[in-house]
Amino acid sequence: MKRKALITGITGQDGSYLSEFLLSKGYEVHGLIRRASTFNTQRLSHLFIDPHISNARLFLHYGDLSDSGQLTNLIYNIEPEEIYHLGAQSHVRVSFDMPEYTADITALGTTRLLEAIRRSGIKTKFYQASSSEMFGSTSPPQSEKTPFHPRSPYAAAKVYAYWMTINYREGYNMYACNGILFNHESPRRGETFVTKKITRAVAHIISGKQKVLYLGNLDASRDWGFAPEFVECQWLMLQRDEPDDYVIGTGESHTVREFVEHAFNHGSIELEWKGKGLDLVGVIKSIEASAQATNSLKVGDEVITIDPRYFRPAEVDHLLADYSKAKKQLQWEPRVTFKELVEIMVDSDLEAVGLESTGRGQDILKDKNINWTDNKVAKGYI
Ligand code: NAP
Ligand code: G4F
Repeated sequence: MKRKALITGITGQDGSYLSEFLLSKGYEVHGLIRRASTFNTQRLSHLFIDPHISNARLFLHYGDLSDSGQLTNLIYNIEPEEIYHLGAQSHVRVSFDMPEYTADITALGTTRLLEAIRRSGIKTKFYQASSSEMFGSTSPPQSEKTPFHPRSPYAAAKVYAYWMTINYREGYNMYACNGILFNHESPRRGETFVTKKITRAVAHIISGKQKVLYLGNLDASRDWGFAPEFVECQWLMLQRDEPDDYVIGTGESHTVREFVEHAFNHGSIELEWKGKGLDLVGVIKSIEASAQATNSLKVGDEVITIDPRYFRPAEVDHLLADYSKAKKQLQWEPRVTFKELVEIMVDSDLEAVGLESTGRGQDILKDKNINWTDNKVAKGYI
């Protein structure tokens, strides 16, 4: 019999990779999607086949994390063996503008799902998408034993959801795990997260679609990994005999500024920084002829400017994962390094605007054998 999984947040970055991964393992995959007036399933369109066809294994169901009745209904009727709860208002900056909504969806959404499992009486394994943002201002490196000090409404909501997951594990003997994942990125990352914003801007500046990239705090450090590798851990956590909580990251941390520099370098542009504070600008120091030609770019052009609108009322300065527990118990290690991640993303964005890429991004995926889905990651990045 096919194993069945239910994924909330299936239309997001992780949801789409996890769907590919589970389908490649023979699962029947069910996903919760929100009703929207436009299509929100672009990240899944390559996987979707008409559910009327007999071998269809991906099924999408309307619902919302604010609607407990529908969550109970879906769990009761689908009877999934595994539930991956990835749905959330996941943007930290936005959570300061919408703290109440973030609490409703990101915090209470988890409680609604846990209650739906309990009330439906279905025996299932539950994965909660916890976040390194929960560590907030506690010093790096951060492990499962590090205390939390959340620095945003998003992080506070995730801390609540983390403890509710543990509470249902302890109180109701539920198989429920927290994956405390550090930042993970990919060509499918949402365009308002800083990595994708940067790599997309490199392609758009070179192709002439954009003049300047406006950014906020360049000094924050993040432990950035490659999303397809991270969704494997979500699955690994649910394959163990006993539920537990795991930190997942790369053990390498870099500033936003370093990400910017490497991304532009990979696009053949060397940057230098001039000025300070709000007057800081990133200026072209040198440029290869190929990049120059497409947009008459020249040495001295200002391509990065600071816009305070992207600052946060409270910042998380430094995240760095100590993932030794996952390494030992899940036998998991990241294969894609920081530089390789940047190169994969820049190449993908260059190709998306019709420019020639270095091809290095594709080579990395081939070299590291990142082909677990026989998939589109290796074939065109979508
Ligand atoms: P993402 O791309 O922003 O996807 C979020 C998903 O949640 C989307 O499918 C979105 O649907 C769905 N969603 C939002 N509000 C919803 C609602 N009210 N009801 C139902 N679904 C709703 O996030 P991601 O990067 O894939 O991350 C997956 C999960 O891991 C999130 O919980 C995130 O907080 C957490 N996390 C992410 C990272 C990271 O670095 N990526 C690190 C740690 C933890 P629409 O497509 O309709 O908007
Ligand atoms: O890319 P970000 O928005 O990611 P952030 O805040 O670290 O959150 C992401 O990772 C978390 C895991 O740690 C997830 F839980 C969460 O759901 C999300 O996926 O910002 C990264 C850093 C921040 O320090 C921010 O201040 O980049 C800085 N930054 C500088 N300029 C910017 C910008 N961030 C964004 N989004 N946009 C900017 O223009």
